[in-house]
Amino acid sequence: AVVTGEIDLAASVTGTRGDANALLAEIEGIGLDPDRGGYTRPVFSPAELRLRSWFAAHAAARGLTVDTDRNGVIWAWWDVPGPSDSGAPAPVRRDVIVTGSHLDSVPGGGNFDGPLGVASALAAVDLLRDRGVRPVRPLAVAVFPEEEGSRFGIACLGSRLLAGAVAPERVHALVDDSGSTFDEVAAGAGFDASGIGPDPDRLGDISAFVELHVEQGRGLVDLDQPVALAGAIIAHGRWHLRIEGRGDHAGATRMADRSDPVVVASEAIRSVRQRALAVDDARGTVGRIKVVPGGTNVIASAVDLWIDVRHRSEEQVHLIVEQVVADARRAAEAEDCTLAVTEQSFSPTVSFDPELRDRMQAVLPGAPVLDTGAGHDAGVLASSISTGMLFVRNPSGASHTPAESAEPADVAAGVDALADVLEHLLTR
Ligand code: HGY
Ligand code: MN
Ligand code: MN
Ligand code: MN
Repeated sequence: AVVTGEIDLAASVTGTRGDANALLAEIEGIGLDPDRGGYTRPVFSPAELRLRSWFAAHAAARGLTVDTDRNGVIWAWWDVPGPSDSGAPAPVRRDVIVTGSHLDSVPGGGNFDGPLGVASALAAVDLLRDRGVRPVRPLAVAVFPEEEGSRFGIACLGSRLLAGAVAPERVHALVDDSGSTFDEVAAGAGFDASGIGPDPDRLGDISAFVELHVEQGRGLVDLDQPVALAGAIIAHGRWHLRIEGRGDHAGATRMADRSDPVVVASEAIRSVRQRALAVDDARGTVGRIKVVPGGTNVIASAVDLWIDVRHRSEEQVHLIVEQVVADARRAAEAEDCTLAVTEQSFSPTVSFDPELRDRMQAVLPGAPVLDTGAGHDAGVLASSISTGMLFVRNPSGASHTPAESAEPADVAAGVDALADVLEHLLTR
């Protein structure tokens, strides 16, 4: 049932019980992007809001108590922590188990990056109920906003706010491509952003957070396995380069009289490729560039470009960025342009909690452990709480593209694995 209008929830909950494939099929029609292909579901866009309400409806229909916190993170509780009406005491610290992921996407992304973890969490709750599991502690399914950072530039914005890893005043000052501020966009989505900020109490109650995610790579394909545990996330960051020159007429301006920021940008892009190639297994990307004003017969007055650099060593990431900036600065001086560089977000190398990973390995003895080049909310939260991840095989190995894929049998294997891990964590 493609979700065009409101879904027939009763039929949907029955039809999707324990079945992440069926849940994903329901949202296949939301946020399709005919120009780019794939899905474009920026945070708080109509498409992402449809997914958020789809999730909340399915969670509520499963008897979970749904609440959205001060940072726009949706929490769906099985046994809400806190003094229940029976007067039971609030949970002891570090008593809550959380699973979940995100629903926003990159421009032209796949339907699995994010939604697979959310759908699998709902399906895993169904399986735990079917197994008659009686949790001894609360479980929440969480949906984090702006994981991709595609609208406001900061990756994992929701989990960074929750963990106090980004200053609220910085977030209030963010604007999207249309010039709308974070608060304006949030208000348009019915969310009051005035209270964004760290939530140490909520974090302090969490014993473990396990995120299931489609693998963004070919590790499981090469190993011919359906599910893996995450070992580490390599360090990664993104920087904004603003190059300003002198706009002028393409035909009336002699070559010797130009300060063309696009020429400087081309040197910066070349440098990202060369400097990353020079370091073993580094990754350097420029996927987004804006030429101002952007006319064919107009010498640009400015260029905005963003670089994404990743490596297992955070020192190497910073070294590569320093080299790129030095190259770009030389090119800017030669072209009589200015260059401003702003770090947008940075995540150090993350090694997931080995104790939790060992417990997960004991539950899933056959599962390999894979590192990843992709960032996740679980990686951001790893500095504050015990986190782990499960990856589900992606036959294409590709992600952030419509080619991203996951076979139904592997999706089901991922749900089983998540349910096994959650059962272990919820009953001990
Ligand atoms: O960019 C990443 O690594 C993640 O997919 N957000
Ligand atoms: Mn992604
Ligand atoms: Mn993701
Ligand atoms: Mn003209």
